[in-house]
Amino acid sequence: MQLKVLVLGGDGFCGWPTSLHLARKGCDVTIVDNLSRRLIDERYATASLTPICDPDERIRAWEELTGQRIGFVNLDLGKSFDGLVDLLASTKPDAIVHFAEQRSAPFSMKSPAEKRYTISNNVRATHDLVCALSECAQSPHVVHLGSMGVYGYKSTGFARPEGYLTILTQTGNGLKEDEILYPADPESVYHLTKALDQLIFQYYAKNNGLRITDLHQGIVWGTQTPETALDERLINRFDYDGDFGTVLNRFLVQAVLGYPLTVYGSGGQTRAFIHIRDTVRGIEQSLRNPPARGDRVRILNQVTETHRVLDLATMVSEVSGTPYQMVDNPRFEHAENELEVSNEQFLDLGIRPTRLHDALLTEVTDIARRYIDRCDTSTIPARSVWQQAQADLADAEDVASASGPAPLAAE
Ligand code: NAD
Ligand code: USQ
Repeated sequence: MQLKVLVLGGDGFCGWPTSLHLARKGCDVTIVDNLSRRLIDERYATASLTPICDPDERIRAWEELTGQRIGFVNLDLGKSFDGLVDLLASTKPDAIVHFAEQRSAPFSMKSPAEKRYTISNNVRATHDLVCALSECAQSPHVVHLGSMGVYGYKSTGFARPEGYLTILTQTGNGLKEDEILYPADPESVYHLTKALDQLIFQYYAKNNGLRITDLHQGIVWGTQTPETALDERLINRFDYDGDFGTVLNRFLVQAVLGYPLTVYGSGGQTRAFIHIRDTVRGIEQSLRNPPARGDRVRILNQVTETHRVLDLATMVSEVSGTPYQMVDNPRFEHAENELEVSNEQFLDLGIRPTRLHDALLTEVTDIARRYIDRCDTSTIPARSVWQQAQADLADAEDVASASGPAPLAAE
């Protein structure tokens, strides 16, 4: 696949393995990142469990091992509009993969400062990108990482379609069938930004003919891909703290520590999951199958399976011997929900899913074991609560203060 690809947010958990995977498939890759995720770690005293190298060292290691050069541009998407326009003009990419957003729901709910930062960063990043592209002669295919949380988690009794809902409206001439964007129902400010993103995409695809694929992705678990496992200097980041760690990866670290698995509320929440290996393959296949100019936004549900939080905790607990504990839910979310997801179009791209029950669970546990000495257990409890009333009620041992160090600036 000989595409020139910009990977926005290519230093992050999904972006780094995607950059390596695409390079290995023959793409000419340039990573664009403002390193804000690393800055958040510094400011909020969190860190990846795995020892991630700085971008220069990672890229050097890749070149040393494969002979392939990956470019790196430090650019603040959403703030440096002229820089972005210049970059698009000088690189003339065939495709752009857009990961460059603040991606933690709990972080986005910490306080007004983090809410404002998340809205400002994410919405401006997405809008600057499509706005700059609407001025360009070329029309690179944009593949954006959206979220299943755009649909919300209300039990519906039917499978979440891939982006569009068929509706029937009563008109003077009888029933009229139509397809609309699935009504967004976000449960965090972070998820709200993904809902706003999809409207921005809809507008620019319709009015400017941009070619856009929006991958509504589930929770990504796992750490390594064949490329990041080639050398320790290429290792992927692994978040386990209360803000950025996602549920399954957190449970696996907690299991290794013997720290009771933190099930929020009843654990009746059902969520969609995908392994990081399938994330990178899904993006590769999306790049191989772009929509045509003039098509509506192509929306795929980039998920491979759904699980209830309590079932995950039970499974990890049985394998590891570490018990689980139900703690007050710091979030405002449905205590229990059913979730059926349609992913036919995604699987039709040729994805053969990596299932949770495969031996790959042990890959994560092995990583967790290898680096467990780097774990700071004080960062494990949830540190962000959705509502002040919950904050006031929260047990101080389970939920630390919602206030923290100075956040990144919103403007
Ligand atoms: P991450 O935080 O590890 O990576 C995001 C990267 O984008 C970071 O390197 C960060 O420095 C960069 N970035 C953020 N804002 C930027 C800006 N304004 N300009 C330039 N660079 C910027 O997150 P991730 O887990 O790799 O997620 C990547 C994308 O995938 C996000 O958009 C996220 O919403 C989406 N997603 C992630 C998951 C998941 O479970 N990790 C699931 C579904 C969707
Ligand atoms: N949960 C626990 N215990 C924990 C952590 C989480 O019970 O220790 C529960 C939460 O209450 C929630 C569920 O597990 O019900 C999932 O939480 P999560 O932190 O794993 O995932 P979430 O906040 O939804 O966000 C993650 C990524 C985000 C992505 C989203 C995909 O951080 O970038 O968009 O997954 S989805 O959830 O499908 O929208």
